[in-house]
Amino acid sequence: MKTKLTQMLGIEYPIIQGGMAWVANAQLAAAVSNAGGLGLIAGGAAPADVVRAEIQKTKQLTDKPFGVNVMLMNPNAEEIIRVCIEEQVKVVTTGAGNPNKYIPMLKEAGIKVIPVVPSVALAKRVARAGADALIVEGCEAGGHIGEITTICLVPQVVDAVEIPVIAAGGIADGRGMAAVIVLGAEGVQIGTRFLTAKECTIHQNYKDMVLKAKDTDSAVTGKYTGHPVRSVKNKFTKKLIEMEKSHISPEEFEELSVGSLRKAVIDGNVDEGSFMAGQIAGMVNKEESCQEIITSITTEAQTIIKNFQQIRGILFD
Ligand code: TUI
Repeated sequence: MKTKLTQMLGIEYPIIQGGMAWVANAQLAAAVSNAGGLGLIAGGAAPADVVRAEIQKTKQLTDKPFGVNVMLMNPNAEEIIRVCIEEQVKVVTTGAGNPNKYIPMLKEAGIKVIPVVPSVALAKRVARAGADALIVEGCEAGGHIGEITTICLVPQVVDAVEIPVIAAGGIADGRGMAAVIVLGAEGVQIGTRFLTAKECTIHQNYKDMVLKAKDTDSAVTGKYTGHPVRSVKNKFTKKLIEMEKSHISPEEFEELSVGSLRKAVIDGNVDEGSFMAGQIAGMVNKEESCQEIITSITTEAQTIIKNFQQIRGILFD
């Protein structure tokens, strides 16, 4: 598949793996890059030296391009960006904040900068600051989210900027990929489906939560703190929703979440963990290799687009 994104990054398929905190490590990133997509290592809340070690491990596992996601709420974000420059990482994506002050230093180092944005306003601002492409993430996504759905956000951003747009949130198969290509996207970012990849090293209980989840099994908590998070419903989300109703302060609320993602990913603690996943988890029903995931998504999308006039008997002439 050839799009502006595959040409810009030198990858085979326009699929970026989500930079999921605690989840997206060297094994997952290298497996996605080796399968022809763009693997990402998550900066998450990690210290910079941990991210450097993952970058070096990934270089041992693949000679294909890969990137690092910098979560801008991490107090170590600037240090991680310096590590990306020193390690000559090809691509940096950013999330959970405005990356503009870091764009000049990254571009000077020849790194492609692809911020995640949840709105047209931020898309315009980061495009003006020199971003190379944008990941436009709808609120169907897992983890920290904005307010607008993918189907509404993608075409509005496509109309507002000149740089390539990558769609994220709610995409897990070739139909979703074909749909966002029709909306104007040059590629997709996929998180939830990679949670159950064979090369994804998260606790089996996390994979099982995703495999079992139905369409209505995710909840959004923490809207009132300004940092809403989507995760699979469990005792922990129930407790957070109760605490929200009891009007505890945003600071106290955020304190409750500290360490909860680690409890999910590393400990597989089904009651106390935060099992971040998107609304599309209801469609993710099997464990497959990253190669199988990428091949099935791209083959299905290509078939749909090539046969567009014939699909399901719909004819336009
Ligand atoms: O960042 C994500 N998803 C994440 S980060 C994360 S770790 C975390 N855990 C608990 C609370 C908060 C974070 C788990 N999942 N996706 C990309 C994304 N970025 N979604 C929304 C945004 C975003 C939001 C506001 C990007 C920019 C932004 O800008 C606000 C501003 O400063 O202008």
